[in-house]
Amino acid sequence: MKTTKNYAGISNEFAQLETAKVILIPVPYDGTSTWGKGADKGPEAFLEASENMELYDIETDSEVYKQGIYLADAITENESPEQLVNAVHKITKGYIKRNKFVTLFGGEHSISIGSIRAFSQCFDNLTVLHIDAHADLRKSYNGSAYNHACAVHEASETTNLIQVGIRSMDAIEKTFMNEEKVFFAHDMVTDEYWTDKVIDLMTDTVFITFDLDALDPSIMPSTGTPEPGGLFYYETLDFLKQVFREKNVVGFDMVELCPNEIDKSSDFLAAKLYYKMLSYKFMGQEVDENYDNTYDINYKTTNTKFQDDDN
Ligand SMILES: [Mn+2]
Repeated sequence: MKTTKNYAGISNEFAQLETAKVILIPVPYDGTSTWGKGADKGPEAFLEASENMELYDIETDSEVYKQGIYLADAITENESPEQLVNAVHKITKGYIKRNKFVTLFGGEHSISIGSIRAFSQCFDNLTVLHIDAHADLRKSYNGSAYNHACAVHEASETTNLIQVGIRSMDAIEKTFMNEEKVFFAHDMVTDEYWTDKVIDLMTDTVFITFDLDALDPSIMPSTGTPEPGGLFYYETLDFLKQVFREKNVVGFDMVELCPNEIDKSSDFLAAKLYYKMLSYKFMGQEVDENYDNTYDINYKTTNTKFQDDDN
C-alpha cells in the first residue's frame, strides 16, 4: 500500500523523506493476537485521529511537525509472523542508517521483535523501555517465537530490558524475568519515586516500546486485552518527558491500538501521545539544526545471531 497522504495532514514541505528527521512506519498487522482482534486497523485509526489534532504543543511551546515527519509505506508482509518480523527489522534498520528518528505504529506487539532487533544492532548498550500491562516474555506461544506474547523475550537476552506497568503474566515468565528491572503496576501506585528508579536503571541510549494497554482502560478502552489498574495520562506524560530529557531516546514504537466504531477517544489519545513523544524528543531543538540519531556506522554488534548482510 503506497500512502498518498501525509502524517497529520501536514504540508508536503514537512513530509519529504530527504529532509524529514522523523520516520513513521505503519505496521497494520494482527496475525497472532489471541483475544480482541483488530490491531491491524490501528494505524489507519491513528492516522485519521492525527489529522484532526492541533499541531501546536502548548506544554513545549513547539510545532514538532516542522522538524519533518515522513510517513513511510505501511509494512503489509503477511506470509508468516517470522517474515513480518524480518520485514520490520530490515526496513527499520534501513531508516536508522539514513540517520532518522525512526518510529513505528502497530499492529500488535509482535512487530516489536523486529524493531527492537534493528535498534539493538545499531546502538551499543541499548536500554529497551517496555511499557505494557503484560510481561510478554514467553519464549514461544502457540508454537511460535514470533507471537505478541513473546514481544520482548529476545530483548531480555540482547538488551537492558526494563518493564513498566506490568500487571498480567504467566508464572512461566518468571523464569525469564529480571525482577529488579520490572515495575509492577501494584507497586508503582504506592511508590512516588518509581520514575526515578526506572531512569536510574537505564543506560544512556533508550528505545521505547509502548503497548497502549499499559494505560488504564478508563482512558484507553480500545485495546485487545484491557487490563484494569493501568497508567493515567499525565503520569505517563511526566514519566516520558523525564526519559526524553535525561536520556538519548533513539526511537520508539507504539502498538496494540484496537479501534472500534463507538469510541474514538482511544484513537485520539494514541495520536496525541505519539505527537507528545515527538515534542519531547525535539524539545528545544531548532528546526534548521541538523539531526544526528547517533547511529555509529562502525558499531559492530556482538550479537551476530541475527546479523544480516545489508552492510
Ligand atoms: Mn500488552
